[in-house]
Amino acid sequence: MYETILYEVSEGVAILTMNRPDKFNAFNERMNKEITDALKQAQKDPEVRCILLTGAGRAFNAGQDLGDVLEGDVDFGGFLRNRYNPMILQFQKTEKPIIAAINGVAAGAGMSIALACDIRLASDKASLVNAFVNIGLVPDSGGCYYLPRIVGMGKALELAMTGEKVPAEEALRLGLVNQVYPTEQFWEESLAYARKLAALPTRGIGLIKRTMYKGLELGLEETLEYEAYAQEIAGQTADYKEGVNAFMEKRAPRFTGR
Ligand code: T3D
Repeated sequence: MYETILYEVSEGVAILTMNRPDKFNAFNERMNKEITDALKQAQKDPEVRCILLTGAGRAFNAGQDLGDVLEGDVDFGGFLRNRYNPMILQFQKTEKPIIAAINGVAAGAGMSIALACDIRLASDKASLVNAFVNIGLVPDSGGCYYLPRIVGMGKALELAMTGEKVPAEEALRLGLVNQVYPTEQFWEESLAYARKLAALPTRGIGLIKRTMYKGLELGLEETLEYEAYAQEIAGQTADYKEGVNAFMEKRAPRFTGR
């Protein structure tokens, strides 16, 4: 059913692979829509307890397919509002952990979607490029929202204004990625990480995600109130009961995601 991505669910993990390797997995309209749709599908599917986003071939994603915007006037506002913005919003709306497995270069909007994921794992051959300035554009697809929140305003401005490539090890030092793995073990390690998250209390993790992102926008008092609200929901889950029982019985918990 999908043309530009691959989607499969295995052992609680939805693996979403951007699949235009000859274009470095650059976005066309169909890919924007298919990623949005796949995230919605993963949200609805009770079997899915973690989402792993990666790229086919050498690259993670090189941003907008520049071949598609070469001719004619581009309505940039409409372009972003109709295609990219709904896709980026869907990352936060999805109340399951989303991991970017950055297998190669992530550039332009390809870097932005990596930043919109909750956890970023990188191969030691990967890099991130805030490439927008190199063609005279502004970071979009949430780049101006996530980048300064992740690395701080000073570094964010530097990366956005210079458009320089950040290699994986440097990205780790900056906190742009959470882990770097050698290329040979990269996929195995990424899958293991995703499976580990998929075995944890999925509803609790969804609430952690929602409450953390809310906290970015709210003051202390409102955040405290939101935490109390989220905890009321988390405290009703089967996984909370299982967690407490397992602790008292001195055994490993068996979370079901409910
Ligand atoms: O209208 C709008 O643009 C609004 C939307 C904005 C959203 C955006 O994402 S704007 C930013 C768009 N992306 C870029 O500007 C990145 C352009 N690409 C690069 O800077 C470099 O290709 C990379 C840093 C990503 C990788 O460099 P390198 O040296 O490893 O590879 P390469 O040789 O440059 O590229 C490899 C192939 O991928 C090549 O094709 P070929 O010659 O082997 O047939 C190249 O043309 C293709 N490719 C890479 N990026 C894109 C692309 N093809 C189409 N669109 C791309 N964005």
